Amino acid sequence: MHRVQCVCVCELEKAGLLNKTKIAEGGRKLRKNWNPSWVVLVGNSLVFFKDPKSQNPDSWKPGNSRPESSVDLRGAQLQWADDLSSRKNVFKLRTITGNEFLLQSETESLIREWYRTIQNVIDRLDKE
Ligand code: I3P
Repeated sequence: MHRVQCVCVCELEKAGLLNKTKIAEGGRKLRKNWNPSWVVLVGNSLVFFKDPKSQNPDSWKPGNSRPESSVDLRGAQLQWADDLSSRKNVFKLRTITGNEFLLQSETESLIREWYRTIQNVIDRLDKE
């Protein structure tokens, strides 16, 4: 008897609460405005949802609420950016269109995991 093995090719996905501020739009510097943001990594995009405190838990889910904004990770760049903030555990995400975001967490392991996961997606897209 033959066994059939199923291989599931899943999209890399991750979601969680991070502090976020946009610091540049199309290369033009913006004033910082830190806010908690529900961040979802799905496919080639990083999607941001508004402060979950003002919403009920169900409205966090991508299907149920409209994202505040989303970022195409193709050609994006990540770098640690503790020099760009008085906060610790901060990295900068720069999109190919010159939008720049800082993402931060009080938990070092958590921000490291986000950095690694996003970098993996960027690397994968670079090879395509
Ligand atoms: C900014 C605010 C930010 C701070 C930023 C300040 O002041 O305090 O939190 O960034 O520092 O300019 P304001 O509210 O008056 O805009 P960090 O929290 O990341 O340090 P910066 O100018 O050094 O970026």
